[in-house]
Amino acid sequence: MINAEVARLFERIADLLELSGENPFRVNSYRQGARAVEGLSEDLAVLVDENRLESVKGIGKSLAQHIREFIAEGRIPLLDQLRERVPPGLPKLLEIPGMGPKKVIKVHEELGVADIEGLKAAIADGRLEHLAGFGKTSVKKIADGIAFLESSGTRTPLGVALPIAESLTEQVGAIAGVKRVEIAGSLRRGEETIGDVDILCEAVDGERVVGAFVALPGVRRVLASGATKGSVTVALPEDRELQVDLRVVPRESFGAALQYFTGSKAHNVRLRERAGKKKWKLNEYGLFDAKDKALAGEDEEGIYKALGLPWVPPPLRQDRDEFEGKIDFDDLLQLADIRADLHMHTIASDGRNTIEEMAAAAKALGYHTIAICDHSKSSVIANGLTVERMKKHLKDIRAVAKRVEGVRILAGCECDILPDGSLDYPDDLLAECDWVVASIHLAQGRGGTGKLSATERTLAAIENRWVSCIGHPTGRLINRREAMDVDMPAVVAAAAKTHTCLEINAAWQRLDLKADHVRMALAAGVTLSINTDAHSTQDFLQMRYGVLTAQRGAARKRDVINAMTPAGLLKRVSGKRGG
Ligand code: DGT
Ligand code: CA
Ligand code: CA
Ligand code: ZN
Repeated sequence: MINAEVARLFERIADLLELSGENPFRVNSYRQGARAVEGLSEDLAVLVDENRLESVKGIGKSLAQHIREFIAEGRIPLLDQLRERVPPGLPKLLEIPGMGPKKVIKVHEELGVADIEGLKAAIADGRLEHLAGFGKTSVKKIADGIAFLESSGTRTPLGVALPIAESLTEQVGAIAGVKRVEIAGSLRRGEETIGDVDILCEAVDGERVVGAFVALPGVRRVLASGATKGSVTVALPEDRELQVDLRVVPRESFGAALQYFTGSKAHNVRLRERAGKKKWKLNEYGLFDAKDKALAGEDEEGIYKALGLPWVPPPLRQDRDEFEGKIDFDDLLQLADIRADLHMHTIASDGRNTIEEMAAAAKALGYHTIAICDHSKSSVIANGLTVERMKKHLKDIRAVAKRVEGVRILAGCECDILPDGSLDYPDDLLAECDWVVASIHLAQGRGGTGKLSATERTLAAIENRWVSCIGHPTGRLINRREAMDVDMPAVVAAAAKTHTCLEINAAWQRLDLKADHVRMALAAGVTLSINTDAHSTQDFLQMRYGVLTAQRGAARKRDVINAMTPAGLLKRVSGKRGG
């Protein structure tokens, strides 16, 4: 559906009109249009096809025209014109959390601020704080917002970088003379965002291998090309680039180099200290004793072993607690342990596949259980189901479950937690479900006066007997939207007490809970549920990002409901329901 995109563009037009001092009625018509489009359950493209666009309340002649333009050309000319008229740095100011159009106009007109740099200067020298309508608190919020904006977008999300890196490693592996290839760096550690991709290969003739690497199709720019190292960039969406470093090392150093270039820097510093205490030396060439005799280097295990340590799984190389001997690395959750996915959508709401198709794909992955969790009615933009439709959908799921063998299909829903803390479906409907994921989608920003905080809403949902799991508990979108202001210790404590699962949403845009929260949840005894929130069978493959996140949080197999036996899983679900 293009509806969400069109709604966003209408909002942007309204912003720009407002920034250029347009009359409020015209501005408002675009905002209303955005809401009308967001509230539609039908695809705009279908409405255009069937000539029914203007029958939608809130979409008048000119907005309808824009929608047709967008479908035909992928752009709205008015938006392009506005972008030319408004100083180019101003719209960016609107992206700062805490800056609305009125504030932007004000700093522009009264302080001459035209971009983020100008705004930072006005904060630094105190002019902003003294502007009427700002004050200390709001300036602090704006400063934080700028920091967030500037820190995001420069690093590449895990789920974008990993497939690119895998395709490149495959191509490097096919270069003549290359014996083995591994991904290193933050990507091997499963960090949620990646600065650059580090690839390591074993070969003798480095110059030739690097030469072939920098000439691979897909390379956009060559940054460096030498005898042991090549650096290139590949293209990303939105005109961005991702740097990829290839290092070529000889067999006897491969393990040492892999260890060194996997990092993290902090982990390596600690490891070198251990070597230093024995008067040994550890670097990317190997581990050497006081007489420079090589003790290890060909593989990573040998290095850790020589230093009296078990091999540390890369996601745990954080200089946190991996050297203390408290974590049993053999217990760490593995992707192969995952046998269930308990949050996914079908064509009944905003998914692209049927119940049968999702079940077949899950079976092919060797899963024993899935839960179909389509959206509830208030998620209008995601085609959420009314009570009646959900009742029928649950019946449909059960009918399919009867027919399909080899994988158990739970009939569930993803129920919205409303701004007042109530759930979008009545208890009797929730009780009919086998599994309920409760999530906040609406009003994620701080509620206005009288509205409950995100924490209060989440706690209210946790207290409901029929809520099995809280979906994407903080609502953050990596590089795009900050987490809600959730009191995580309180949520974790309540989840533990009520036997409510907390989700690690495995979609790479979310990874929510994040690794630090995973640790917090586990310390409190919470059971995690790692789910892809799949909107198509393809999305099942995102499970690995959730598992990497769980591993960085030191989650064990027994901490995760998706890794339990079929019986164990059902027992865990019915535990909370008191049945
Ligand atoms: P990134 O790329 O920012 O996401 O993070 P990393 O961890 O991939 O960092 P990167 O690409 O700069 O370097 C890869 C690894 O190489 C890093 O994790 C540890 C190692 N490394 C790089 N430079 C140094 C250094 O100056 N000292 C030490 N001990 N290790 C380094
Ligand atoms: Ca890197
Ligand atoms: Ca690097
Ligand atoms: Zn969902």
